[in-house]
Amino acid sequence: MLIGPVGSGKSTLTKRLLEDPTPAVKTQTLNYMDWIIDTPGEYSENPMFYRSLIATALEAKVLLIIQDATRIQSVLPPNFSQGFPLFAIGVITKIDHPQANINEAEHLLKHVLPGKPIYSVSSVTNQGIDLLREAILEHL
Ligand SMILES: Nc1nc2c(ncn2[C@@H]2O[C@H](COP(=O)(O)OP(=O)(O)OP(=O)(O)O)[C@@H](O)[C@H]2O)c(=O)[nH]1
Ligand SMILES: [Mg+2]
Repeated sequence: MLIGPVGSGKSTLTKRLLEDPTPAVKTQTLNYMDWIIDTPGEYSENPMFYRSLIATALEAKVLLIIQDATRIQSVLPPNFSQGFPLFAIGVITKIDHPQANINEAEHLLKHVLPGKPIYSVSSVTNQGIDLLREAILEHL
């Protein structure tokens, strides 16, 4: 299950992980695709939806928390991953972007999921996608 803010690249990453070449569209609702649950960014941005995310997480085995490398803030509170009874993995997206700041993104993510693995990916160049897929499948 992927969570993270609006526009952070969750749906595009979902397509890459599933090797689906079609373009991602704006996510309006919980989206079950093969072995992935994609969520609308609004669910991560508004604490009103946290209970819904946690309930949906019971259907999943791995939680991917997405941080856009071009954003200098995290929308999720510190230790957010601890509220989920799942194996958590941090994912930094858009590392191909000229404005990407991977170190800052990693710093932000470490507060959200302390002590958990962090992967860096680009859905444009596919850098890091295979490694991330392997890490997820290990826990399914
Ligand atoms: N440069 C670059 N752009 C990306 C990458 N991944 C996604 N994008 C762009 O970021 C924008 C948002 O991507 P989405 O995958 O729709 O984001 P999302 O997290 O699913 O957004 P919501 O559905 O609104 O929550 C799109 O314009 C994508 O083309 C990436 O790896 N690199
Ligand atoms: Mg989406």
